[in-house]
Order: sequence, then structure tokens, then C-alpha cells
Amino acid sequence: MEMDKEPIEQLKIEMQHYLHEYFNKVPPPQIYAAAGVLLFTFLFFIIIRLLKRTTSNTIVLTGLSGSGKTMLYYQLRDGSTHQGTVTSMEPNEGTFVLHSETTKKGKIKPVHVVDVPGHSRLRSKLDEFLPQSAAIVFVVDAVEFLPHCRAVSEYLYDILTKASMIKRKIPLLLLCNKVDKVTAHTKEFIRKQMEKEIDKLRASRTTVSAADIANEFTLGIEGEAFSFTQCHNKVVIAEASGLTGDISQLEQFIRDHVKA
Ligand SMILES: Nc1nc2c(ncn2[C@@H]2O[C@H](COP(=O)(O)OP(=O)(O)OP(=O)(O)O)[C@@H](O)[C@H]2O)c(=O)[nH]1
Ligand SMILES: [Mg+2]
Repeated sequence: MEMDKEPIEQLKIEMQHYLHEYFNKVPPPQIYAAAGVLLFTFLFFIIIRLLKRTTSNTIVLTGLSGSGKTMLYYQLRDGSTHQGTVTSMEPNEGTFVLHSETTKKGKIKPVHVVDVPGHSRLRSKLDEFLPQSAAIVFVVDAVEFLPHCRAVSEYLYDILTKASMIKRKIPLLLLCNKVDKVTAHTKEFIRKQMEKEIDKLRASRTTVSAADIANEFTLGIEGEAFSFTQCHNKVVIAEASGLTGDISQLEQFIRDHVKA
């Protein structure tokens, strides 16, 4: 046993000697410089990340089929409707200065607008655009609202519980469209009905077995009636008409999240 200890002691001494030599050879300024460079690159990447997040100019239009997304897209881009919109089969995508701002002087930052079709088979396209979006516009047909209340609420629930939505706290505009029609429901009515519906959905989704739960997050506060103010994301409600071009609230929301 005694004999075994010796080579280890020897090694220790050798190591200490070696380390001592090494640190003596490298003068402190070099260590400081190395640390400085390391810190600088670290900060550099953090700043790049922050800038990327705040300079995103993508606005995503989503909602059920027939809610009027494509019409709103053309209103934003051209200030007019293209007669005869049909159910979209592909996302509409473009980067442009909002039509209402084309007469303004000075440099205006263009907005990247994406219109994702509402057809259930194409909804997964939304996941491609969410990670890069600055804000989401969820379009609701305010005229045909009641028959679709459940479907609309389900789709919104799915969006508001997506990890990519919550992690980056992407703001959402609940846009009640087609207010040019006298039969259109008010945004307050739509908000209340959807809150009630989401409250019911929340109860049914949390009781299904764990294996069936597709949503990564839950909504609202347990034991309290659901309200949009409890969401992880900021939810704003506004009205619009893609048909008559009454879209000032939508444009304001876009400019609040994509700085000119
Ligand atoms: N009255 C009225 N009708 C509208 C308005 N906006 C859209 N519509 C009508 O609603 C229908 C659907 O509009 P779209 O813009 O094609 O709907 P969408 O949301 O793009 O539908 P998908 O592409 O299937 O997801 C069309 O017949 C439009 O003419 C509006 O503001 N007022
Ligand atoms: Mg469309």
C-alpha cells in the first residue's frame, strides 16, 4: 500500500508544477482579453436575438373559411377588393407598404402579410408562419357567428394554447369582420359568447385522458370563468369590414406591432 501512494504523490507534484508553469507563462492581460472577447461575442448574439424578435414584420391572418381573410388581405395591399374571392387553397403572402400609408411621406417599413386558408386541411400551414410572426389576426365572421360559435372557439383555443404562441407571447387581434351588414353581431357579444364557449371547451379538454391531449398548455385560471384577459397572450378585439374597406382598427393594430 505504501508503495502505491508514492507514484500518485509524484504525479500530484508534477501536475502542480506543470500548472504553475503554465499560468506563469500566460500573462494576465491575455486572459482578460480572452474573457473580453468571449463576453463580447456572447452579448453580440444576445443583441442579435433581441433585435430579430422585435423587428419581425410578419402579420398572420387566420380564422375559419369564409370569414373574409383574403378580402382583408387585398384591402390592406390594394385598398380594394378583388371581385369573387373563392376558398383559398394556398396561403397568400406578400410584403408591402399598407395601401393607406402609400400617400404618406418618408420611409415606411413594409409589412409581410400572410393569409392562411381556413380549410381544416391547410391549417397546419399556420405553424410554419407562427415562429416568425409579430402578431396574429384571428378573423371572425360577425354575421354567421352563432352557427359557427363552437368551431370558431375551438380553433381560437387551439391557437392560444400553442407553445409557439405562448413562448413568444405573440399578441392576437380578434377581428369581428363583415360589420357592413346590419345583422352583424357586436364585438362585445362575440367576445362574451366565445368566452363562454372556451370555458366549456376548457372543462371538456382537461377531463379527457392524458394521451388524448394535444394542447400543450391550458387557458385561463382554474375555478374562474374564462375571460380573454387571463390569456398568456395579449388579446385585443376590434371590428372591420373587408367589403367596404373599413379596416382602420386592423391597420392600427398592425402598426402597433410592426413599427413603421
Ligand atoms: N358582407 C361582407 N362580406 C364579406 C366581407 N368580407 C368577405 N366577405 C365575403 O365572404 C366570403 C369569403 O371571403 P374570403 O375573403 O374569401 O374568406 P377567407 O377567410 O379568405 O376564406 P378561406 O380562404 O376559405 O379561408 C366572400 O364571399 C366575400 O365576398 C365583408 O366585410 N362583408
Ligand atoms: Mg381565403
